[in-house]
Amino acid sequence: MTETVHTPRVFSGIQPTGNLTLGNYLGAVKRFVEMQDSGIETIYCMVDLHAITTWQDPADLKRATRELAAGFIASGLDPAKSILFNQSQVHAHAELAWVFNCVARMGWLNRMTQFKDKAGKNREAASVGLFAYPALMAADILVYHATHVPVGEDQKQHLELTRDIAMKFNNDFKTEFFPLTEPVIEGAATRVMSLRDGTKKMSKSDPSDMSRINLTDDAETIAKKIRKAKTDPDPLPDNLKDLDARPEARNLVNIYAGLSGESAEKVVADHAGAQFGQFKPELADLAVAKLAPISDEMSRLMADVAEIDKLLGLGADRAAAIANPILEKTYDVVGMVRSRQV
Ligand code: AQP
Repeated sequence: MTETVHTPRVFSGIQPTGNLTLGNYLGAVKRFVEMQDSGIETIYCMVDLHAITTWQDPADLKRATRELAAGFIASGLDPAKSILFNQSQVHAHAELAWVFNCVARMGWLNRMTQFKDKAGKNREAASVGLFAYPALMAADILVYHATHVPVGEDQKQHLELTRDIAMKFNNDFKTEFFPLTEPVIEGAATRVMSLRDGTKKMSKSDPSDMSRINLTDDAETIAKKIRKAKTDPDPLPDNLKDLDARPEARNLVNIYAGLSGESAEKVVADHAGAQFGQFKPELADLAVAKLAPISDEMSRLMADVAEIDKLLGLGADRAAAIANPILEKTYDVVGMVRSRQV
């Protein structure tokens, strides 16, 4: 049998659960823009259905969704080139997720480290949605037959599960309908760590605002957070290997590399022997130079919420035009009677 070839198509999403962080920007959004500009078909989503797997205040969720859309556009995503929309406006995501809930096995989901991290000690109190999160993520991707997904390192396990679900569906129904999607985890900063603890990832839901840089932070706040970032008393070495046991120092080097577009090797070579008293102000200047224009553009866009909502609606129509026929075909493969004209 000849293997089905799926046309290259990129999908990725971010949860509207708070301010975009430097981690989201370097690990995901910056890559989204590069892929868009390389000319591949790109679809990017504000995954509001994922957001409610943990409690979200309704007014905050609406604000965060629009702010994320503004952050995408301010970072260089162009609604004329990429399809930009919020997940709940395209019902095929939730419907395919149900089918995938019936394909995925409890044992597979039980192994997901993100669920263990987010549910914490009290797993009984976590929502069923938080447990089933990776099946919805697989639906987000596969409802577009996406072949490539740019993500940070932390999402690798979920991408493997997406492949497992596609493979089991294809095997169960003797088809090659769903592609085996490839994760795209690239760049110097695929895992940006907390500024307060170099062993924890920078996260928008970390209770400490000092642990992260938000895309909406002003220049003074960015400089203060970098100045106060945890480090050690030693100067920077001349090679990366010597940073293996110094997670906070390594993190600042990675951030510098991610922002400047240089390799982490070059950053340490250029700053060999520098004390953090010297390196941190340079990093702060670089961060402000890269992030201030994004933050200014976000504020400008947020002044016209109606325009953002209009763009999301148009994006959702374009997304649905791709997703609905794939969902219909899935239902047909599974054995659902489809007798309405769609
Ligand atoms: N620290 C990070 N370094 C590199 N990439 C990161 N990403 C997140 N944090 C880092 C990438 O950003 C994308 C969107 O993630 P998400 O919002 O859908 O969920 P998340 O991974 O759970 O991100 P957060 O910031 O930690 O959100 P909360 O606090 O709400 O859970 C993904 O591609 C992710 O890899």
